[in-house]
Parts: sequence; structure tokens; C-alpha cells
Amino acid sequence: MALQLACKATSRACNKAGIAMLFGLAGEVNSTGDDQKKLDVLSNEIFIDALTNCGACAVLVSEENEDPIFVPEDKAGRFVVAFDPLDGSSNIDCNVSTGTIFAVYEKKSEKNATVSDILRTGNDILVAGYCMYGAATELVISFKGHGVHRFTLDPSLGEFVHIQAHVQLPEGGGKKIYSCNEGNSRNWDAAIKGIIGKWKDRHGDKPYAARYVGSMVSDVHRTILYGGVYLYPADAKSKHGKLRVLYEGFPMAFIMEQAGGAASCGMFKGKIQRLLDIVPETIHEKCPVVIGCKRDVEAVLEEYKIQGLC
Ligand code: FDP
Repeated sequence: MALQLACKATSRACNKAGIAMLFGLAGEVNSTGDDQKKLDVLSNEIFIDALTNCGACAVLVSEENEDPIFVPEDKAGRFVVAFDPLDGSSNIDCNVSTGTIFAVYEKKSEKNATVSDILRTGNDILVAGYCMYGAATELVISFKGHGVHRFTLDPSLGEFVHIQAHVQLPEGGGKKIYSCNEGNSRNWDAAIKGIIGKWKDRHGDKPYAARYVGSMVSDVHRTILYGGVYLYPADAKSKHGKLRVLYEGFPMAFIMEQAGGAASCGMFKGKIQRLLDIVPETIHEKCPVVIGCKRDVEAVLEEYKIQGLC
């Protein structure tokens, strides 16, 4: 309830951003070194307020806060939430879709929560989801073992309406789409260069289409509904990729697997790793991301074998 309330308030802020003069920079740099936008700051306050006061949470990790937030004892509950309040924020000022991403765990510590309650493998996630602020506001959420569900915000009611139960990626992998920032290709390893090359040159067959919004929520949402693959791989310059484990990689990998897809890091720290198996050591750690339909994720992993890299 707290998460969906915060999503509604963030949706309203995004819709009114132009009128309420919420476009532009807030003048600060966040925990991950990005310039904070006014909407980053506002949405972060919305999520922290909702999650701190709902009585359900013990620790919060936000992309916008360098340190974990420990909920005061009198308001503390048993859940731990990692979130990126407004992902894709470089798209805010040109009115392109952004989103919130979150993952929920149950704390292990018997008494007061500690940071170890959040530095865990993605296999411990109980609930993960994202909310996309696009042409419509859509909340996609999965409670472990209960499938992926889509809800669209009806602005006239102010409520999320359940529009699809047990969402699954299209049978066989769906549309042939790859989604990545190809501007980084010079620094990719041979396997990523190789598979993207094969998708573009299919010896007479129609090539894969390239689609990249540059907002992870939108690119993942399209991948779940249409098929294909989304990649932000490691490269020679960024050995851990760009995306954050706790509030980007893990929740999206969890949802993708629950929807019948696959989620890998590709080659990471010298081996191929399933994304949800990694264990972060710090709260803002990054990891490479290769997520989407099994057909395409497996083709990426196979390419590492073909190139003799694993
Ligand atoms: P942004 O920097 O605009 O916040 O990690 C955040 C993210 O956006 C993702 O939402 C998006 O997929 C990715 O970064 C875009 O990165 P590039 O600009 O390097 O392609």
C-alpha cells in the first residue's frame, strides 16, 4: 500500500512537472554521482515518507541516499526495501517515460535491522516491481511464486486497476529486438560484439530491430510484453556495467524470471553468472545486465562459448 501510494504521488508529480516547474536540476549530486533533478529529489522524499511512516519497514536503500535509512524503532516493521525512486531521470526534461523500481525483502536480524539485511542474494527477494510513468502509469509487480501482475492507474479514480494476471513473455521469445546503448560497442567484449553482429546480419533473414528508450523501466517493460532482450553489459571501461544491483538489476531480474524469461550478468568477474545469484558487498554496487527472453539471453551466453571466453 505504501509503495503504490508513493507511485501515485510520483506519477502526479511527473504529470504536472512542466506546470509546477519541476523540470531541471536540483543542484546536488546523488550517491551514485549523477546530477539530481528536482523530480529525483521530490520522488525520493515521497518514497521515504511513505515507507518510513507505514509501519512495515526496517531499512530503506535509495539510489538518492548514500547511506541506508534506518526507520526509527517506534515506526519499524519487518521489511527491507531497496528502490530507485525515479529511474531514467535523464529522460525527465524531454517528457519521455521514467519509472520507479523496487525490491522488498524480509529482515533476518532478530532485533534491530542492520545493513546485512539488505546485502543479500536476489534469491531472497519476496516482492519486486516497477512503476512506469508513461502515456499511462502502470505498476507491474510480482510476489514470489505468484506471477507477474499489471495494474494501470485510472486517474479519474486514483486507483490502480488490475489489467493482466500472470504475465508471461511471448512464447518462443517474441519479437526479435535487442535493446542496448550501442554507442558503447567499441568497449564491449568479443561475445557481446559478436552476438549483436549476428542479430544485425542474419544472412538474408530480417535483422533484429534495435529499440532503446534509455529508461530501464520502459525498455524492460517492452521486452516483457513484446519479447527480445535488454542489455547493459560490462565493458572495458566499466567492468561492472552501469546499473545498480539492489534497485535495478535484482528487481528487474526477479520480474523477468517470474515472467518466464532469463536474467544473467553475462561475463562478470571472470565467469558467467545468473544475476539473482550475485551477492552485493555494498549498497550501491553495480552489475552487468542481460535480461529478456530465454532465446536471446541463451544466445548471448552461447556466444561466450563460441568465442572461447568461458
Ligand atoms: P538514467 O541514467 O537516465 O537514470 O541507471 C539509470 C539509467 O538511466 C537507466 O534507466 C537507463 O536504462 C540507463 O541508465 C541509460 O544509460 P545510458 O545513457 O548510458 O544508455
